[in-house]
Amino acid sequence: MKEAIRNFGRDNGVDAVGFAAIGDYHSPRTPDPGTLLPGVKSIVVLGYRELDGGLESENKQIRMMSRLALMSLVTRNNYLLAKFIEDRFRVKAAAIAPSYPLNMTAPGMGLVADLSLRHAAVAAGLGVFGRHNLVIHPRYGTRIIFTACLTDLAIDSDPPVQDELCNQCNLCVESCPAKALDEEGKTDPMKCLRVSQPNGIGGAIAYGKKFIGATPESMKEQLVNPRFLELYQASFIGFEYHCFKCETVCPACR
Ligand code: B12
Repeated sequence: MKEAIRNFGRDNGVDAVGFAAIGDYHSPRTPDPGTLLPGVKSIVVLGYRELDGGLESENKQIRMMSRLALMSLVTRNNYLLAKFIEDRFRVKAAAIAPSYPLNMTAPGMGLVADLSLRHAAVAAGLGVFGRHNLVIHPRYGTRIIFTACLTDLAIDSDPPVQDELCNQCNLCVESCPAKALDEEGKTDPMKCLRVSQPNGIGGAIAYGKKFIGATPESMKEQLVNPRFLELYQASFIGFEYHCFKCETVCPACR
């Protein structure tokens, strides 16, 4: 069964596949997975390495494009994997988003996912947490993105990674342009968001506020301002990440 799913991954551009029995998934801040798929027994976690050329480019469009392309691949694959599991094993399967859609209601307000893919990846033997609060894979290091499928098919967990892959070099902390990693074991989401997603919701709200009480001339000016054009573009291209510093500086497993 694991072999069939691993082969599916290999044929579809997946770089790493891991399995976690639901009892081994421990993520205190995210909901009970049983509320996502009643009777869920396991999580299949897929890992995709990110392109070095994309991550390291000085050109922001190139960095974004690599992630955008990867996100469309992982989204498609996730649906196909869930369908493959349902058709092949006559069980239920549900695809988990790589990032969006997120629950935007309080208290999480888009900062807590339905399933924590980092905790799922650790439970599925795909890596360990590093000082940057990201999961380090033994082969691909930090340059890896995850998705997952939930299923009511019973599968044993893969063995956990035992090695301490983070050498506490602190490069991620020192290089973070947002200073979002200063407190150990916690990423400051607001600090990170301002730099990693400047055209996200926070940016759109701040820009929208400029229209309150503005004169018609000023409104016209705001609508042709490059800042508005950036926000407009971001609203339909999605997954618009500007910063990848904590991923690129990490020397683990490279
Ligand atoms: C919301 C979100 C964010 C928020 C963070 C909110 C938060 N506190 O987690 C913001 C916008 C800041 C963010 C930033 C980034 N993100 Co993000 N994000 C997510 C998302 C959608 C949900 C995460 C979530 O639910 N967190 C809430 C709960 C689960 O977190 P928590 O329990 O509080 O756990 C935190 C700490 O306790 C700590 N932690 C928990 N256990 C342990 C154990 C040890 C030993 C240590 C040291 C730490 C630790 O880690 C967590 C980080 O704060 C996930 C996708 C997903 N579905 O999981 C991607 C995800 C986590 N992001 C990812 C990435 C790559 C990024 C960025 C690099 C941006 C980018 N360019 O892509 C930065 C990295 C910032 C960083 N170094 O932490 C990847 C991580 C891949 C990996 N290799 O680990 C994910 C898994 C997306 C994916 N599909 O792969 N993200």
